[in-house]
Amino acid sequence: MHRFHRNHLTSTSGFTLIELVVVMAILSILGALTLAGLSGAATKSKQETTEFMINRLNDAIMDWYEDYEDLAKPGGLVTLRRRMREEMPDSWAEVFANPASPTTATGRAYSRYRASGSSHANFEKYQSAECLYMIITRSGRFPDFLEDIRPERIGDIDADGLKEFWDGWGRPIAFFRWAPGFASLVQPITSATGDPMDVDSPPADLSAYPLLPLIYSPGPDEAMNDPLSGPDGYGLTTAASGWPDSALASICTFNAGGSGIVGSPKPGDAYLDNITNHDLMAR
Ligand SMILES: [Ca+2]
Ligand SMILES: [Ca+2]
Ligand SMILES: [Ca+2]
Repeated sequence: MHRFHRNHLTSTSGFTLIELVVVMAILSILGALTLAGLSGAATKSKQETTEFMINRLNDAIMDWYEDYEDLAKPGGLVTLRRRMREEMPDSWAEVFANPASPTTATGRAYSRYRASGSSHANFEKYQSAECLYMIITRSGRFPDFLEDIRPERIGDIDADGLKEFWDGWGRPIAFFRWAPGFASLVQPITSATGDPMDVDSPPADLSAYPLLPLIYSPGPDEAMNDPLSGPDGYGLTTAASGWPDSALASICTFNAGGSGIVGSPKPGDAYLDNITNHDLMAR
C-alpha cells in the first residue's frame, strides 16, 4: 500500500506546464462552444415563440377572412370590402372617431376603444399592431384567444394604453389587412387570379387583386423603422394616408409595378429576415 501511494503521488506531480496549458485551452474551447450553443438556442426559442404567435393570429384572422368569402354575392364586392375594412382595420384612420358612425356593432366597439388612446401623443405609433390586438380582443369573435397566450407576449411598447401582441424579441406584431405589394407564395402580386370575393360573372373588376391579410414580425434584426416616419414599417411600405378609399377601383385595384405599394419592401434589406404568416402558410 505504502509503495502504491508513493507512486501515485509521483505520477500526479508529473504534470508539466505544457500539459496544463493544453487542458486550459481545451476547457476554454468547450466553454466557448457551450456559450455559442446557448446563444443559438435562445435565438431559436425566440423564433419559435414568434412563429407560434403569428400562427395563432393567422388562424384567427384567416378564419374570419374566409367567412367574408362565404358572404360574397354578385354585385356585392364593394359592400363586402367596406365591411371588412370596418371590422378588420389596420390603421386608426379606418376606425370611426364617432361611435354612432359605424354600420356594425364591431365597428362601434372599436370606436369606443379608439377613444381610450386617441389623445395620447403616441396614438399613431405601432397602430397596425394595436389594431390587430383590438380586432382579437374587441370584436367578440375570439373569446378564448388569450387563454394560451403568455402574459409577456402582450405589451404596450409606446405606453399609450393601447396594447399590442409581441414577438419573441419583444417587438409588436404588425398587421396589414390588404398588402398587395407583398410578394409571397400564397399571394400573387398580379391580378391574374382576381379577387376571390368578386363572384360576379364576369367579375365586376378584372384588375382586382387577392388581398390576403399580412401578419408579421421584424424578425431577429428587430429592425423597426422610425415610428414617426411610418407607424410600424418593419422594412415594408405602409399605407398612404386614407388608403384605400371608397370606390371599387381604389379598394381593389393597385399598381403592382409602382413603388410605395402597401407591403412592398423598402430600400434596404430589413425585410429579409421578417417572419410572416404568408411564409408560415407556405411551409
Ligand atoms: Ca400607439
Ligand atoms: Ca401601444
Ligand atoms: Ca427584419
